[in-house]
Amino acid sequence: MDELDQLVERAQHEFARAPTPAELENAKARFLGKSGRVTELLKALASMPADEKKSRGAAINRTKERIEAALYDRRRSLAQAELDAQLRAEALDVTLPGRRRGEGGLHPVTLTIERIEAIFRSMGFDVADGPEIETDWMSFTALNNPENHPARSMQDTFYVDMKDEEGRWLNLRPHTSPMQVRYARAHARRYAGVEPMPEIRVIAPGRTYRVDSDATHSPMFHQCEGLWIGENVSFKDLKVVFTDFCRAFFESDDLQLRFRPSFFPFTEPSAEIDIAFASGPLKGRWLEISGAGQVHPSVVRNFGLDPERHIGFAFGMGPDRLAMLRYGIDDLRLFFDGDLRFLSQFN
Ligand code: 2NL
Repeated sequence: MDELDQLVERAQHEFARAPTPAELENAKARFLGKSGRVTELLKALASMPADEKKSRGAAINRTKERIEAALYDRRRSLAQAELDAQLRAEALDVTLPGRRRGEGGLHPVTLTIERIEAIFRSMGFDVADGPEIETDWMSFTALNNPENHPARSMQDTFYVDMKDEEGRWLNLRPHTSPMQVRYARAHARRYAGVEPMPEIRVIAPGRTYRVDSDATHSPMFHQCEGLWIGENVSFKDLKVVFTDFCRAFFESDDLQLRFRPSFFPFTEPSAEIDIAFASGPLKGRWLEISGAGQVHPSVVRNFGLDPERHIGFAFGMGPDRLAMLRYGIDDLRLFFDGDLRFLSQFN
C-alpha cells in the first residue's frame, strides 16, 4: 500500500470516528482544507520535474476524489442518524385512543328518585321540593308529634343555631313531611271556597337528616313521602297505588306486598309495607320498604282542612334503600363516600 492509499485509509478512519457533523467538518479540513494533507501534496507538485508531475498529479487527484467520496458517505450517514434520532424522539402513536373530556353522570340515588318521580307522575302526582332547614312546627308539631317525643331530642335530630318565630331551634328536616305540610297548606289556601276542592296528590323526595351512622344508616339520607287527600281516599287506594308503584319500580308483576299494622303519630291506622320478590337472589324474603297510613285528623286540621271532609293516605319510603335493592348494593355508605370508581358504574 503506498503513501496515498494510506492517506485515503486514514481519512476514512477519521471520518468514521467523527461523531457529529461539526467534528466531521474539522476532520475534512485536516485532509482537504487550505493546509490539509491533500493540499500540501498538491503544493509539493510545483517543485517536481515535469514528467513526474503529470502522473503524480493524477494520482493525488484520484486520492482527493476518494477522500471526498468518503466525506460525502459519512455526511449522509450522520444526517440520516440525526433524522432517525429525531423521529424516534418525536414518535407519535396515532393508533392510541384519544383522551376524552370527562363525562359527568347522575348519582344512583338521583337516578332512583327520578325513576320514583316518573312513576308517580304517571299516576297524577305532583312533585314538590322545599327547604332542608325547617321550623319545629313543620317538622314535629304539625305532624302530631307530642312535645316530649324522642324524635324531637338532640339524640335524634340535628338542630341549627338559630331560632324560629316561636322561639324554637330550627332543625335539619328528619323527613320530607314538612314539604307535604307546606304543599297541603298552600293548596288549601289557594282553593279556599272552591267546591269541590281539587284533590291533593303529591310526592316529596329529597335529602333528610338524622343523628345516626352505621352500615345501614347515614346522617344524611333520602326520603320520599307521598300524600293523597280527597273526599273519599281510603286505605284501599293506598294499597292500589303502592302495589302499582312497586310493580313498576321493580319491573315485576308477581311481586307480593304485605301491610303490617304499625304506629306513627301522624297516621291512623298505620302500616308497614313489606315486599317479597318471586325470583332473584332475594326471592321469598319479606323486605320492609315503607311506612304508611290514613292521615291523622289532627294533621289534616294542620293542613288547614276539615278532617270530616278531607281524608286520605300518606306514606314514606327511603330511595337509598330502594336503590340498594334495585342495584344489589349491601353497604349504604358506598353511595355517600364519593368514590367515582363505584359511582360511575350506574351511567
Ligand atoms: C317511614 C314512615 C311515614 C308518613 C311517613 C306523612 C306525611 C304527612 C302526613 C302524614 Cl304530611 N304522614 N308521612 C306517613 C306514614 C309513614 O314514613 O318508615 N318512612 C321511611
